[in-house]
Amino acid sequence: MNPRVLALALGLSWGCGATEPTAAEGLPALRVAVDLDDDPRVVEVELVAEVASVELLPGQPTEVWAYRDVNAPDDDATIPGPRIEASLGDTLVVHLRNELPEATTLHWHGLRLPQAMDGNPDDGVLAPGESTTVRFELRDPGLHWYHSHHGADLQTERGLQGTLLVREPAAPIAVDRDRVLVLDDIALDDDGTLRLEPSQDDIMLGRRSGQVLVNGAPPSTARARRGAWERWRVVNSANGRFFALALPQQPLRVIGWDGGPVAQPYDVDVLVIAPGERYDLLVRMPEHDELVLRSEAVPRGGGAADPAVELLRLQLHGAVVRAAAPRLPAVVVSPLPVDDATAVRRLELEHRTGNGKGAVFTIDGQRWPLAPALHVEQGALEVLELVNLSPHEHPFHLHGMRFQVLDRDGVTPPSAGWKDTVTVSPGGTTRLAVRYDALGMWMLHCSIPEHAERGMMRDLHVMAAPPPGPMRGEEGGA
Ligand SMILES: [Cu+2]
Repeated sequence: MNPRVLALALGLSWGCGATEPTAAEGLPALRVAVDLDDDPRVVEVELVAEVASVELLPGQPTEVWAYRDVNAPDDDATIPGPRIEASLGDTLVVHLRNELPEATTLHWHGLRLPQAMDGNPDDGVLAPGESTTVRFELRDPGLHWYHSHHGADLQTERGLQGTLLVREPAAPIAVDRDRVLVLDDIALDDDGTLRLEPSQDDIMLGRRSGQVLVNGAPPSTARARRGAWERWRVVNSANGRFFALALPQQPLRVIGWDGGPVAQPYDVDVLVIAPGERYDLLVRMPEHDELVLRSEAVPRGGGAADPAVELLRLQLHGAVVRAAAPRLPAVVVSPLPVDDATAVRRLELEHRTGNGKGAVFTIDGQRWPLAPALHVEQGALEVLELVNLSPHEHPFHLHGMRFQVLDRDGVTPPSAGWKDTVTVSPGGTTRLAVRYDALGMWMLHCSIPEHAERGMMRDLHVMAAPPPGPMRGEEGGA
């Protein structure tokens, strides 16, 4: 279906310069999950994963799989799922009941947490009818993303994903609005049915479709104050589509990445966001009537591209606010002490056996779940050299830990900062510094689930280092 027809049918002003701006705010506010715990340092949320119906085409219900906040007033499942809000240092408790017809998991993308809470497909699987409770301390500020990690290409596409916003409690950045923008896309037939059978392109590039969603609805409008500063926290929750954010005649100021604030905020004209990446942005509203956030076209290798699309039309109102740029707290990100003696682990990302349905995606020639786990010692520091031997991008993601990007194709990042997802370009090399500080069986994989589920995933076993003391040969010698 033509997205504009869909937008108009939904009563949204969208995508057309001739359309008169309306006063209505079309951008959905993401519902915040109800916190059951009176303790201000504990956020406790109760979710159900279930088959649900949402209306994306007028009068045409779309069957999705979604998270429902059991304690929300109207008790409907939503896409994306409820936004969980907490502060740095809080304890998060989430109860999840699986009412789906198949098993699922609940993975916390971008969070450092005990391995048993990670919801990975090896040991975090929840059978239909089962419930689980996760509980962990929130150590990383910023916008994070929870989603199914079981048959994730289909389960996240069906709707099993949501956001977790961890606020920095000490000195919030003074802005007029603090928005969360969840970027996604969805393939619907004319009768509203979700199209799940992948095309050859879907497998090679991850699912991409013509219908872009912002906070679970087609691109629409929002209101903002002329001249005001806003903070936008953006996640790409699409399976395969890359977004390239751009504003007319002004840059985007990047103040944070996946794992929290960057040391040196910087301006970019076009910000490319791969699936699974998050960015924290400051934007000054212009003094005229309208500001349009677009995604520019993104080349995807082999002649493919994710097309340009309008994402949000901000209608500006009121007298001009002449506020100075918000003060940002000082951020120190100490570089991991990598030098020529640091061990280098080279991992080759590749796809094999042709294009399309039979395609297999590998890490070092090995295909998950058949591949043996990688073994590292807790506390070890390594350079991960990710080499992409395939003609398409692979956004690499590491569970439960974070890393520093040393360079991408020889180019160092504009700031020091922590990330957990980073793109490896077609034919390119991305080098990361990582200290394996969390014990347990973790995973690393491509963040395009069509690739991960077809093999581009690897178990990573972080084992306890041997205790200091006598050398092995001296033990029991007396
Ligand atoms: Cu990939």
